[in-house]
Amino acid sequence: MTSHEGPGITRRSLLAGAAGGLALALTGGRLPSPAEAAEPGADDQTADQPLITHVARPLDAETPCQVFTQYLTPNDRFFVRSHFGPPALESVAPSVWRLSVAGLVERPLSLSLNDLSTFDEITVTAVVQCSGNGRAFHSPKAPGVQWEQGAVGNANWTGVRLRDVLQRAGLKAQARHLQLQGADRPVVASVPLFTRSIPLKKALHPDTILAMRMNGAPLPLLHGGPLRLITPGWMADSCVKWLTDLTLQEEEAGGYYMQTAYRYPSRPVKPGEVIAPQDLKPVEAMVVKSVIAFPQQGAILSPGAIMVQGVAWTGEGRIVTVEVSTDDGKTWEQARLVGDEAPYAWRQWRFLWRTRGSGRRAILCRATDDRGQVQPMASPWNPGGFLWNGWDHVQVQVRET
Ligand SMILES: Nc1nc2c(c(=O)[nH]1)N[C@H]1C(S)=C(S)[C@@H](COP(=O)(O)O)O[C@H]1N2
Ligand SMILES: [Mo]
Repeated sequence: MTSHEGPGITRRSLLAGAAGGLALALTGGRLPSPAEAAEPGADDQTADQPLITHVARPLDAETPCQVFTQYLTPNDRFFVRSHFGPPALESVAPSVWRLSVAGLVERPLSLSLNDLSTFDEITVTAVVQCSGNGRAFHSPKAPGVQWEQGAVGNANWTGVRLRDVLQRAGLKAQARHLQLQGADRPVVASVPLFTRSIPLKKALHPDTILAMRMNGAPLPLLHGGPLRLITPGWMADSCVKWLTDLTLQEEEAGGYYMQTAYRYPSRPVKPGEVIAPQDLKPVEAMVVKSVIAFPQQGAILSPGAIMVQGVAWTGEGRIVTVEVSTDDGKTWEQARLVGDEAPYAWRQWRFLWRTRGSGRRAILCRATDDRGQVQPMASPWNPGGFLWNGWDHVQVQVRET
């Protein structure tokens, strides 16, 4: 039914097309032609490769959207992001790994992975998403990896509750934040470490876990093996990989990755505007979002019934509706929510589209959660290019017969 020899345009190049197309649709105009929508030099990597690489060393690579026809994202097709790359192999052997718990605690701890496995085991199905996912769609461009839709995945994370480990150490009354440090190190010593912190409330939440397994397998090195934090419902910059040090403290972590990077304006801002530090807060919860996994961008489809498929997720809430438009946003119809439903997982959806006529068509989707958050046509611009959740959009070609 589909073929991959489509016009070879990416969703990034189409965003301009989408916005332009919508504006034109409202004024009774026409959709952009393929030549107008395509961008010279747009990458034409096929969807068949396991991951789409943005940076080779250290690896930053996103998942091709058609993998999102599956509920669980396979480990070897799960996006990879890291600032410095994994630590040296000899240091990550499970037999030598230690997790230190220090700072404002009654009893500092140094735990082996065996020690950790004596706590109750828990599995949480959760979406892990980079704050910069969709950065490529922001206009004007925000600096950083130009992720499109695939810096996200849904997996089963198995480990122990962070809360149980912290309670064994015993928290002192002044403890307010938990600082997180992994074993990865920048190549150049002058570059700051990837040091993060989360407020104690999130650290003590029963679903926040120290994960040792991913989709049933030992946590792969690229995904933080042997030990990482999973903060369900929150953006992935809190999901510190290769976790070695937990420090209870009164204040948020200092340093670049907590105090400068991964902060989001608490009021609308214009590109280029100077934003006062008190108007920036750490990126935490995810926002409501949906993406189309099938058909793929540029697909050539036979006319008739097409089962449009995708996934939708939100931060600390539930997806209540996903809507699809096949007329450039003039009208929207509800998709069916299908498959498993779990608090921090994504929800799969399907929409039976009966094509009319032939030629280029756009498929749009948008999700709504139980707190009334609705996926907007475009997300507010912000200096980090974070939290993109604009309507997803694929353009396809319907054959004559
Ligand atoms: N130690 C460490 N943890 C880290 C990072 C890092 O650079 N170092 N990157 C974070 C960011 S920005 C993201 S998006 C996720 C990516 O997780 P993944 O590679 O398993 O998809 O890991 C997070 N945890
Ligand atoms: Mo990220």
